Amino acid sequence: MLIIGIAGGTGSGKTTVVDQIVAELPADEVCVISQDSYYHDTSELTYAERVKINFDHPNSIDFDLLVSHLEELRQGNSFEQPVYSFVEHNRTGETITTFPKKVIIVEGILILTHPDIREMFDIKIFVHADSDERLIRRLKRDIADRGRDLEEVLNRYQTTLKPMHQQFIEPTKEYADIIIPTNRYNTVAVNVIRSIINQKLNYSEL
Ligand code: UZR
Ligand code: MG
Repeated sequence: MLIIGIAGGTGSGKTTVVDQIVAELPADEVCVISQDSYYHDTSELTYAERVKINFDHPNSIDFDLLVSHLEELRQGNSFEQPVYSFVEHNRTGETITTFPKKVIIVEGILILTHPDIREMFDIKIFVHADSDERLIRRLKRDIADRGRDLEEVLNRYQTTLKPMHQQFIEPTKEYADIIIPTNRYNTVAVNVIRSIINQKLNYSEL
């Protein structure tokens, strides 16, 4: 089993990189776990209270649950991955049964902040795009897909996204084995990672 961690700021292109890697692998050999699935359950809060949560702080993530799920996978067991709604800012109550595969990809902004989780990764990747590029992407995505408006996204960027990025996310670049520049669509770096994966899949006992 090969466990790959992919971190990077919001809008850095983590999801795109994951999709590029996964596209070339047989579907029955890979599974993707998103940090977003592990936001703490906030059902006891009202919507108005939930919007005020700092979703870019490590405390917003149920890392204990993520660690226990990764441990299940390592032992060859499946687990129930919570499904998250960005519109509701909460878990939906549904889960997706996630099965152990040869390649496990874990992606999320804060994924390299947790020592036990870093320890579990065979390959640590940090996806880098400039902050103006990330803000542009974040604006477009939140307005198009997540029911936000310009004012809300910009406000959140200044008050939380940027300071949390500087405090918690950017420093984890230091732990990365590979940094992928994604100001432009990057196929070369992804090909390099894919060949590392293929090499492991073909030549080692996974
Ligand atoms: P990516 N996020 C939300 O917008 N709403 C939520 O309910 C939970 C998380 C955002 C979060 C973070 N911050 O910046 C982003 N906010 O999802 C991480 N606000 O996702 O890496 O795909 O950008
Ligand atoms: Mg993403």
